[in-house]
Amino acid sequence: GRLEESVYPLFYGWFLTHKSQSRTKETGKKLLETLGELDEFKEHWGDFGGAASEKGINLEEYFDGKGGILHCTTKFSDYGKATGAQEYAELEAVKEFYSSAFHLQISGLFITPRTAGARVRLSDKQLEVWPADSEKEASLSEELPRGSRAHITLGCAKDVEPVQTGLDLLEFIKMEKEGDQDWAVKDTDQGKLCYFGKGMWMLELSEEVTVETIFGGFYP
Ligand code: 2AM
Repeated sequence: GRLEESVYPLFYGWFLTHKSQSRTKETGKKLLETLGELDEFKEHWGDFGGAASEKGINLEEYFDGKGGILHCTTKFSDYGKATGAQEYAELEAVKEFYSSAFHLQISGLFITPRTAGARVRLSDKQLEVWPADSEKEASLSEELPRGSRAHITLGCAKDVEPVQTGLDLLEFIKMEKEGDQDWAVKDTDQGKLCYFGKGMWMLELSEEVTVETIFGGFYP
């Protein structure tokens, strides 16, 4: 028989280095602070349900769910049980790039009543380890460009699972595509802030943030 059996991780992704994690958390925190003080945001507190008191919402407390190392998931393989997990592990690019360093570009930050996340713009090389069906799996109705779902979860509201962050991002992208309206609310020192309704806020960073990562698997 075989001496070795394949061991599949819970998920594959790009894991941020210690330094890049602090920097990304800082950038996210700054957005929450900006939003917290913005009159336009205050007008839409209701989007966040009962979380708003007279003084407002403490967004940092609101999104304190699901800590852990910051990362951009490529494939959720569920220890080999997820659809396509074995095929993914066999991809040449996955084997070749495993344990390699990558620079990821963060192009925006967003919050919804469910999640807070960073939008990631993948390079062609990075797309080689992006599963072909990632967007299709998530959005039944529409074809979105590969890599649209790429993100880093920064926080989740109570009782929300992190898988929601990528679904929220796809909803933003659908609305952007359909957008015949100008959603821009404000130019901040970080970039253009847009409100899409239903508690959905997106900051388009005027300068993309580059983060250092290692591509690999998460096994615990
Ligand atoms: P995330 O990538 O949005 O943070 C472990 O649960 C990790 O795998 C989390 O980072 C989570 O979301 C991601 N994840 C969980 N279930 C998933 C799924 N069905 N599809 C894609 N990613 C998933």
